[in-house]
Amino acid sequence: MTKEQIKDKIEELRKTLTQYGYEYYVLDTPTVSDFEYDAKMRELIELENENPEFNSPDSPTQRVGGEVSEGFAEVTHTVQMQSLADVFSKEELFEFDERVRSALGVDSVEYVTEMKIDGLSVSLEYENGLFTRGSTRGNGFVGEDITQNLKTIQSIPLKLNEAIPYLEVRGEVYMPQKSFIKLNEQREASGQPLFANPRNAAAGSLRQLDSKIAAERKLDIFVFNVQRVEGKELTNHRQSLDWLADLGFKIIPGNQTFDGISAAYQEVQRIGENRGNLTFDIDGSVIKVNSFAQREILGTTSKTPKWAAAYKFPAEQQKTKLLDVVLQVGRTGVVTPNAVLEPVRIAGSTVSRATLHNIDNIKSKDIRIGDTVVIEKAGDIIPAVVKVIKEDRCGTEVEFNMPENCPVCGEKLIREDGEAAVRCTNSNCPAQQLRSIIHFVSKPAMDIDGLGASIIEQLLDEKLIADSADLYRLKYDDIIKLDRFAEKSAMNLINSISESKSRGLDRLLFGLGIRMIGSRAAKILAERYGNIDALMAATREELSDIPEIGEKMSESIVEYFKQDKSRELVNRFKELSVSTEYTSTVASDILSGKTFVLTGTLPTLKRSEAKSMIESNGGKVSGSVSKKTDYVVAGEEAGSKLDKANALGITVITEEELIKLLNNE
Ligand code: 0OX
Repeated sequence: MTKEQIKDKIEELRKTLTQYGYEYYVLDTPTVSDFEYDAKMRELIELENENPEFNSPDSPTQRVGGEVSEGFAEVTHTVQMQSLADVFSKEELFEFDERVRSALGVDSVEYVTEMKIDGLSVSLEYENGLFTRGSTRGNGFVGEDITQNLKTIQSIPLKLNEAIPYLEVRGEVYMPQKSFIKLNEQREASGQPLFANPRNAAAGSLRQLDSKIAAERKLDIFVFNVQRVEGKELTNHRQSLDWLADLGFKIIPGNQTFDGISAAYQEVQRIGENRGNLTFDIDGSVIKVNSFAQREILGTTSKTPKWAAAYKFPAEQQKTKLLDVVLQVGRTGVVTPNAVLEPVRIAGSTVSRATLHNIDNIKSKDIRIGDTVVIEKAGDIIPAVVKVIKEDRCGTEVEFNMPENCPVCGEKLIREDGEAAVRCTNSNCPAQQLRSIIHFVSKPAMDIDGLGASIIEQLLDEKLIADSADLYRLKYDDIIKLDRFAEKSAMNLINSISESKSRGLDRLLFGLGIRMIGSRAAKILAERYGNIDALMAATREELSDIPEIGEKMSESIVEYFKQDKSRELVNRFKELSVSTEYTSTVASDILSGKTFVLTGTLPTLKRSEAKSMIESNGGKVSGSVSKKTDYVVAGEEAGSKLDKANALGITVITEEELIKLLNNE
């Protein structure tokens, strides 16, 4: 093919794939099989890789992520991203209408109703029809530039159907319930902390510095407002929503226009009744004045427009039967009573467990086994039992009392003065062991990849381990015997366990699960003492003199290291070469203030290795070349970043020269 033919082919593939993507992700009506889509995508990727001079920011290949940002730049919103004034009842909604009508001097107002999506508000900017920047709401005036992450959301058009000079729209990024459940299942299996709800999961995903992770998170967006436009006249909201849909955006489905508040209120109620049948979370309904001329007259307060209201739904409640109370023993030995329920659908998912918090809560609400109870799902994944329907009792209900002994190990349960929690005092209790090892291997602690809860359970059952230090004694032959392991996965696990030995004192301390010691406290202590022996020798007074380390934390640390068992555990970590020292991540500041961009394949170093070498010597690594870049480290097959560096006159160096810089040569 000639270059011209290649260019045409690339353009044709981009057009076709963009159309397929629009049909699949925006219209929800795919017209081709995944196979066909993937084959065309592979063809395009190959052609683009071979012909980087034709790269374009609106190519569908740009959505896979991969750019790793250093941090997020600030974005000043030219139009404030306001929030909505909340109303909680029919009366308050009708009062809102009363204020609107009297300010406008009319008898009835035309309103648009929308679902209120429970996600995160973002702004999307387009220049000449091309997506140029996306940002978070922040405080409404200044947000953060999250363009790279937003590009991974397939339903955000990279190019609009019209090349309008300038457009800024606002939308809500959310995580569909299915993606949320899947994500939490994966996190549970790999021992990572779970997200409480889809909203938090979406927020965490948008704040990823590595856009590849954001791409894996399967976020979606509904667009609901034109913030600013040049080159188009719009007179009302209805018209602007239709236009946004024509441009290729996914707008909130089901929005409707009504004359007068009564009709609008009926729709608000209908939206509320139907909320359990959606594939995403909503937390209310929004009522907006349709006419832009009327909006102009109504104006805004400093935070909210006077032409819109958010009708917030109460947390969804459902009635069901409490079949049993079971006890769960946590990492610190706290025994929590949980309700086993007759399965019931609530807020989009089927629920068969709810928390009962503690025995005081059970007694004060007089919750009995066999009762009909009302459960509520407020923002969190775990629903709670809010009350008992006493009229439904038939006399066979059974009161629940805490047992005297741990349901798992049989040791006496105690309740400390002033605490609602009941604890198992046996630190060898298998339930505590399991939970504490899950914590030990979790991401913020020792970050042992591939060691999920079910594997830890098997290792405990097979008596291959009894505590976290034993993980470092495991051999390939131990792992390969377990369910679902093959040669490669067993080797990988052995490698990740071994790799975790060098995490350092701060992560180890957090992993030990000392009561009250979270990851921040662990870091402060590690920085202060440098190694575990110095920390173990510290007195309570000395510890509580450290800023941010309170009395209770100090007591907890001293108590922990007083126990023979803890000292013995520490010794075993040392014997097994698990680092008990704190190594500051900064080796030198020789590259301080310098920004690097890595491109192409380096002769000996992996990108990640070069990155950490630069960072540990005080330098920064950025994903893209700009005037602020000091050095571009280029390897073989360096692409557009090298071209840009040359165009901007930025110093380009080789791996060898980088090493010389690090050695101050
Ligand atoms: C939502 C949502 C949020 C437009 C200007 C002020 C409020 N979460 O679904 N905000 C708005 O409106 C903005 N509409 C919505 N549907």
